Amino acid sequence: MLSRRALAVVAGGSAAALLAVAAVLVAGRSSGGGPQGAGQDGAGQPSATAPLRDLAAARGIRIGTALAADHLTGTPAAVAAREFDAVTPENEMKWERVEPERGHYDWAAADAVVAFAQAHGMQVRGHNLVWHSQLPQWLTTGDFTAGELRALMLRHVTDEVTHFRGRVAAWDVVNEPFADDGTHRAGLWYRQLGVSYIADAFTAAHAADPAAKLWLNDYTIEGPGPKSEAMYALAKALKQQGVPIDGVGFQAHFALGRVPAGFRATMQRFADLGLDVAVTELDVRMPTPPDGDSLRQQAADYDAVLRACLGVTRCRGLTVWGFSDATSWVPGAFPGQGAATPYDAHYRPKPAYRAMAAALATRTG
Ligand code: 9MR
Repeated sequence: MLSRRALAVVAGGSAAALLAVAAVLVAGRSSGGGPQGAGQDGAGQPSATAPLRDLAAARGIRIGTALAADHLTGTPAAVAAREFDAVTPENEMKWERVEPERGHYDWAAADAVVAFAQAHGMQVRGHNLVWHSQLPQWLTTGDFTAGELRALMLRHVTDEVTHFRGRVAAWDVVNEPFADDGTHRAGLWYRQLGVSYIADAFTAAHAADPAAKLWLNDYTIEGPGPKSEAMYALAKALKQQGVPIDGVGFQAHFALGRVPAGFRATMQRFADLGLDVAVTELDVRMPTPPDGDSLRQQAADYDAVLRACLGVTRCRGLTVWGFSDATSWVPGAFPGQGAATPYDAHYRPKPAYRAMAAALATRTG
C-alpha cells in the first residue's frame, strides 16, 4: 500500500522512486545486497540497497545532510550525492564566514557547496541568516547603536538571500532564538533590538527572494517543555501578524535513548498552525566507543525520529547533521561522546543507516 504522499510523487512522474521502493522491499526479504548497506546488522535487521534519497522521494519527503566545503571530493562526496537529496552547508553560510569584514562578502565556500548540490540534484537549505553565534568580530565588538545594528542585519539578510536567490530553496532565517528556559536568548540581536528583530529578518528575506521558504530553527523544542512552548507561541504570533514564515525546524540533537516520545505530536501541533515542519540537524550521540547495544539503541532512535516525520503530512524532510562519524561536530563539543551519525568513521553504514532505510521502505506507521 502506498501512502498519499508516495502516490503524489509517483503521479508527479517519479516512477523511478516507486521502483526503488519495490527494490528495497525485495532486498529486505533477502540477505544479499550491494556493497553499501548490505547484509545484516548487529540487530539482525534485513538491509536495504536503494539509496535513502530514492526511498525518501517515494514517501514524499527529502533526506538531507549537513555538508562542509572540504568534503566535496572523494568518498564523502560520493556517499553524500548517492544517498541524500538535500544539503545544508554546515558552516559556510554563517555570518562570520560570508561577511568576515563589514560589507565585504566571501561566497566562495558556500557557492562551492551549492554548486555541488545543484550538480547532484540536491536541494539547498540555507543555514543561517540571523543567529547569536558565529558572528564576525567586527559585528560583536562594533559598539553599534540599535539603529545601526538593525540596518546591518537587514542589509546582511538582503545581500545573502539575494546572492543565493533561485539556488536556495529554504532558509533558516532565525536560528536558536530561545534559551532553555523559554526566554528569548540574550544574544546580540535580542539584547539590542528586542523581539522585533525576528519579524524584521523574515520580512527582509522574503523581499529578497519571495520564492524561498523561510524557517525558524531550534533545538530542545522536540518534546514538551518551556522552550518548545516559547517556540510555539512565537510561530503562532508571527503567523497571526502575517509575517512571511513557512516552517519550523526541529534540530533534533539527541543523546542516546532520549528521543522525546511526543516528537510526532509536537511537530503535528506546529503543523496545525499552518506551517511546514522538518527535522533539520539530527544526530544521536553516545559514549565512545560504541558497542552492539548502543548501536542498536541508536538505530531505534533514528527510526523513531524518521517515523515521527513520516507521521506528519507537513513534515517536509529529515536532515542529519553530518552523515559520518569521521566529520561530526559531536566529539569536539561533548568530550567522550560521538558516533552520532548513520555512518562510521570509515564511511561504512551503521545500524542507524539501515534503520532509516527500513523505515522509509515499510509502512508500519
Ligand atoms: O556543526 C557545526 C560546527 O562545525 C561548528 O563548530 C558549530 C559552531 O557553533 O556549529 C555547528 O553546527 C550547529 C548549527 O549551526 C546550529 N545548531 C547546532 C549545530 C551543532 O552545534
